[in-house]
Amino acid sequence: MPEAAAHVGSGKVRELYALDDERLLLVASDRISTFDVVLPTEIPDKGRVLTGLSGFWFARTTEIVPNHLLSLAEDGRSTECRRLEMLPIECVVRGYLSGSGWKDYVATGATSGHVLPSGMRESDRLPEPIFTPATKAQEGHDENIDAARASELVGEERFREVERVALELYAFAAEFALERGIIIADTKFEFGIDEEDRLVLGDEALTPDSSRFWPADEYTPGGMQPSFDKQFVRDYCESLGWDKTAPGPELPDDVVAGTRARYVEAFERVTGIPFDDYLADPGVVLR
Ligand code: PZK
Repeated sequence: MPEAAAHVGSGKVRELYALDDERLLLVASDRISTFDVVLPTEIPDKGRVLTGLSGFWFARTTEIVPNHLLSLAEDGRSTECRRLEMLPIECVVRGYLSGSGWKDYVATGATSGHVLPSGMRESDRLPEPIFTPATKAQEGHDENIDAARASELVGEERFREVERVALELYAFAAEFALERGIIIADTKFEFGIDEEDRLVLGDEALTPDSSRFWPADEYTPGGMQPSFDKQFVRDYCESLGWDKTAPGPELPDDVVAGTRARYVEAFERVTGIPFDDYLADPGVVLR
């Protein structure tokens, strides 16, 4: 990283630095969170897996929407990106009924204003993918909002555009991943606007941290599905009887190794690229 890069933001497991007026450096750490708590133990190469996957999707979706990626660093965990004016909504697409979408459905029969068929079970596939925008909470959980509220926040025309683009991105990626044995149950996109007022895809995209990845061969609707990447961590934490408040527990070596293997497996299944090839030359995901 350049000496002078100023730290401009922190996510739970990522950092953002300013390179200059037009460019940012997005760095994915090896930290992992579970039940909303960042654990003290890192998963080696997790940040590289997420960075590589995002780069892979960015390179394959430019015809759907331009994105902020300028270059992947040699370290495989940092991306140089264009600085955008970020929209104040999280652009969530759901193909399956899980998480807050399921909670909303149980309480009201709808989520983000989409009235859903009665009798749906947790993790059921939706009749068609739905756009369920949410607010960006500074603290605590994002709140799902309907199209009218999202339109107030970004403007009606921009709302229609992000809805169309987000649904298109999800349809492309979900089909691609399913052919490789991974269900992308839902995913969150963040968009920004460039100098020319064009919509641009930002942040990370279609990673296991911004999406629910489920192993397709274990899919059994009617309850919670195992997470492709984090299930060993969740099971271990549950086995401790930890109260899910900070600080989280240290992870034993076998849980770390098993979890690292799952992240690498997700990368290799989605991209078809051996992870060692990515480590040798991160640019391999862009070609
Ligand atoms: C931006 N975040 C969230 C992500 C963090 C915070 N291309 C961009 N231009 C302007 N702003 C952002 C981006 C992007 N991406 C993203 N906050 C601002 C975020 C990762 C780590 F600390």
